[in-house]
This record gives sequence, structure tokens and C-alpha cells, in this order.
Amino acid sequence: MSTWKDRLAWLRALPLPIPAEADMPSAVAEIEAASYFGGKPESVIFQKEASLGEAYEITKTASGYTIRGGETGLLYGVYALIFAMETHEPFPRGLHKPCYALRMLNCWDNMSGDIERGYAGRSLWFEGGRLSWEADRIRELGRMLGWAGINALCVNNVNVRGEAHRLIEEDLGELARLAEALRPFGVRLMASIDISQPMLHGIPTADPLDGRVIDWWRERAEAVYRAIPDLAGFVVKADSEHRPGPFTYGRTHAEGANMLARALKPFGGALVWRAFVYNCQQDWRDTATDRPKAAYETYAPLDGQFDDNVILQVKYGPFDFQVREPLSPTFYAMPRTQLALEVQLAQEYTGHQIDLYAMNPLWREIGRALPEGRVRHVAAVSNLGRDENYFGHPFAAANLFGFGKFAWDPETDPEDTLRRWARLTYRLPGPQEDALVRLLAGSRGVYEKYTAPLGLCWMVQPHVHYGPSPEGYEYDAWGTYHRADRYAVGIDRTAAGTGYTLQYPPEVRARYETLESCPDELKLFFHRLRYDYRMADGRTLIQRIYDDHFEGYEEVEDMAAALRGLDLPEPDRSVALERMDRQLRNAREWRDVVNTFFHRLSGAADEKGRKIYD
Ligand code: GCV
Repeated sequence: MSTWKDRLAWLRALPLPIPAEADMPSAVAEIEAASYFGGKPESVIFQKEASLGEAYEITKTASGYTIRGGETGLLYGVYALIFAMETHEPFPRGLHKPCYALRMLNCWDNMSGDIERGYAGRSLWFEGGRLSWEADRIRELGRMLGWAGINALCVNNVNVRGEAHRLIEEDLGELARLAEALRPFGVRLMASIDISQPMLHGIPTADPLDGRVIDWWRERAEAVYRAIPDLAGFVVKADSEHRPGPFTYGRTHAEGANMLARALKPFGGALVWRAFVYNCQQDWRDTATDRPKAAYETYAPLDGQFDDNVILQVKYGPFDFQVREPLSPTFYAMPRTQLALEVQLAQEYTGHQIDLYAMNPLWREIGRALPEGRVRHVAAVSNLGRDENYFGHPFAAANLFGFGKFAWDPETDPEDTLRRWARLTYRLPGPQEDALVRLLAGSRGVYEKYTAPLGLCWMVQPHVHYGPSPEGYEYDAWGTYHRADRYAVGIDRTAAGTGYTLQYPPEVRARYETLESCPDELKLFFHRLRYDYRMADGRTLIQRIYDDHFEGYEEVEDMAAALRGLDLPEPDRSVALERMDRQLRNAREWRDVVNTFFHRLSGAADEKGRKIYD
């Protein structure tokens, strides 16, 4: 039986564990080089230039390689070199530096040890209401993150509940030890905080403009930075899904964020404020309120009002990590605000790390849609857990690895990233590697077909978010409606409808506003269409819905056959095959439930005469 000690995921190439004494990235770099090149003729010489920070440059010498870089740059450089050797690629030439400054992992871990939207077991560092972690394993994790190029990790859930406030109070010493364990890999900690925390200490308000509140946070920040001088900052979810926030006191989110940011400023900390605000108590009868408009409405008017160490973290789409969403209009609307892009590795709506869903193709689309130069940081909701393989599904590792690569260089070809992950992880024979890469690269499209194609969101089982439930969210309070009836489905979000498209700049709006220009994959996100609407290829909408669901299921059958043909090591093979069985069952359920739902409503027959249940 393998355990995490067997160098899982993409670390298989690295021989020895990193000893606890290595306290800085440059020290780890030397250890990695010595152990990797130990038996090889090449030697590696390091040239540290502090001003280079995370950047590095590799050059070939007569006897080996020279790596020039800043403290963390040296580590990234040695990993890049080993990476090139292991994937049989030329090593990167010239000076390399990451595209995004903060490359953050947001862990939604609760101090009880469970993880909100976690699909890989319990937390790696919390259990029973306190910090509890295995030092060797955390170092191995740090190595994994360092290799992927991730440089910040927020340890606790953005929904700060229960004992979590203690992290920046009584448990600070233990948190500092965790920071110490990850520091040698270039990973700085962050903590999610509850803006109403002063009220636990006899202060009767959390009004961000109240002097007592301001002083409390100032003192807390001082204490925190005394314990963890390189903490990257705090993360805040406010006025969202019942979390407290400045609205209670009639204050804006700029006033709330700036108050905290000023407490962190003297220590160089960032205040990451999540732009995930919407009415989660909407009346479904209310057709004037349209949830995707919410973030823009809250934040666009505040552009220019945030302090320079506030980072506004925006989910990539205007809803919530649905299978297909357009880019959030907030990204275009805030040129005078530091923005971070938020994506989700945890497969909340994309198969719970049971179904395959490789994300790099999605991120490349997002990266290309983002207005140039507007976004300086990226964050991903973590898919890690305490399972032996860290990810539940061994292939879900490709998403963490891929996120790191995307954050370093968003233009990297998604298939290249998947191939590199596959090669580092499995070293399969060429045709099998090709098959694995094809399987992963196509997995998003397949998932979309059997679940919710054409931009049709929220047909998922409420709360659990796995499996179909076409009307599960229809009469609920979360603003998640498709309003399917006998004739049509979808929401008209054009200027003539809810006006959502008006939040985009004219050239983007033009693309979505008319049916002719709107891409098929987002047609039902932006438009309400009759079932007899003719798509560009001549098929009716209802036929396209049926076809996608039937094809999606068949494509999962093909994926299962391809998977069976791969000589993966155990236990990965058994885990992947067992999960593929569950994916097949899930795909069949989605196919039949969604097809029957639309068939019952529309009465339309499938032109190809396939079985649709009554
Ligand atoms: C952490 C969605 C998820 C919640 C999550 C929230 C968020 O609503 O279902 O579990 O809460 O997003 O991003 O804050």
C-alpha cells in the first residue's frame, strides 16, 4: 500500500524528504539540487541576488548549470531545471518571473477538521477545534506547492465560525509554527478573519469607523505580525451568505476593507476582500432582481476608493463556479482597484473529485478574456485534504499543479500543462500518455454536456451540489433560476431583459446581446429561448439539449474504456476506475433526469428516437 510518504503526485521525481532544519527557500534549493543531481555528472551553482525575488535564470556551464535568482527564485529555478529534465524538455532560457504576484490557495478548512466543499478527506492541519498537523507531511505539501509555484496559503474557511477566531488570538503561536513549516517553500500564510471579531471582546459594535473597533484591529495586527512577520495578509468574506459586514452599520465595503487594510499596512500585509455579495434571500417571484448583477452593483461604484493594500478578490464568473459562466463584468469595471481572480479547484459544481474535470482549458479562456493588465493576483479554492493522495481522485492533482502553472504563465498551453503533469506523475509509455492527456483535456466538455450545457446553470442537487435536480434551486431563495416552462427556458439578461449585459463594456456587450453573436455555449445564460429555436447548425434547442445529454453519457463510456487501457500504478488505478464507475452512474442520472424534465415540459420527441423516460 502506498502512503503520502511515497512522494505522491508530481513529486515522484524528487528523492529524499526535506529535513526540518532547512529554513529558507534557498536552503531547500540546495538540498533539492544535491539530492537530485547527487548521482549525476552535472553540478548546480547558485547565485543569489536578493533583488530578483521570485525570479530566476538558468544557464548552462561546462560542468552543469548556474541558477541566478532571489531567495525564492533559486528554489523555483531548481524546480524548473528538475522539471525540464524529468519531462525531457529544454530548460527555460532567460529571466523568468511569475505573471501574478500573489498566487494564493484558499483553504475552506474548519477548525473542527472538516472542509467546506472538501472532497479529499479531512483538513491537513485542523482537527477537534485546534491546529494539529504532521510536520513531515506539511513539509511534503510545502514542497508540492513550491514546485507548483504557489506562494500563499490561507489556512481557514472564509466562513469564519466556531473556534476559528482563535487563530489570530490564542492559537497564534501554533499558527506561527505552521507558517514556519511552509516558509522554506516560499509559501506565506494568510488567515480568514471575521470582521465582527471585536464583539467577542466586549466591544458592542463592529462598525469599521468606530474608534474602539479600529484600535482593536490595530493591536491584533501588531500581535499577529509579531508572531508571523511574513504573513501575507487577511482574507475577508463580509455581508455574504449571512456573514457579518459593514452594511449592518450603513458603511460601504471600501470603508470596511480600508479599516482592516490600515491595520495591516505598517507590516506590509494585504487585505483580501472577497467580492461575493448577493441577495441570498431572494423571492423567486421577483424577476427584477438578477443575481449575476450583484457584484458589479456593489463594487463598481467603489472603484478608486480602496486603499493600495486592499485586494478585491472576484470569482471568475458572476454566479458561483457554474459549469459555464461568462467572465464577471466586475473585472472590466474597476481599473483603479487591485484585483485578484478567484477560481475553484475544489470540484463543488464540477464533479466532487469523483467525475473528471480538468480545469486548465477553462482558465486559459478566462485568462484570455481578462482585460489586459487589470488583474495582479490569483486565488484558487483548494482541493486538498488528508486522503493519502491529497486530492481524493489522483487526477485532481492535475488541477492544483495546473493552477500553479497558470498563475505563473497564463498563456501556457493547457494540454502542455496536462502532459507535463501526467509525465511527472506516471511516466506512461507514449501512446498511453497521449490517451491520458486526451482524457483530461476533453473532460470539461464531456462534463458540461451531460450536466448543464449551453450556459444552463443551477440544475444541480441543492446544497450538496452533486447530481441532477432540474428544479432543485428553482423556487429557492438563492437567486438561481432558469424559469423553464412548456415553451422556453433561460433568463433574458440583455438590455431588454434584466439589463445584465449593460454591465459590460460595449465590445463585450455586443457579443452577448444578440442571439446571432452570442456563442452557443452561453446562449441560455444570456437569453430565454423557445424549445423550437434553431441553433446555428440547424438543430432545435430541445434537440440540442437531448443530443448533448446522450452524447455526454456516451463520451463518459469512451473515457472509461480509455482509462481501463492505462497501466497506472496502484492504488491510483483502482481509485480512478472506482471513481469512473461512479461518474458513469452520475452521467446516466444527469442524462435521464434532464432529458425527461425537458421532454415532460415540451412534449418534444427526440428526432433520433432514443429512450427518454416518461
Ligand atoms: C465558503 C458558495 C459555496 C459556499 C462558499 C461560498 C463562498 O456559495 O457553496 O460553500 O462558502 O460559495 O465562496 O463564499
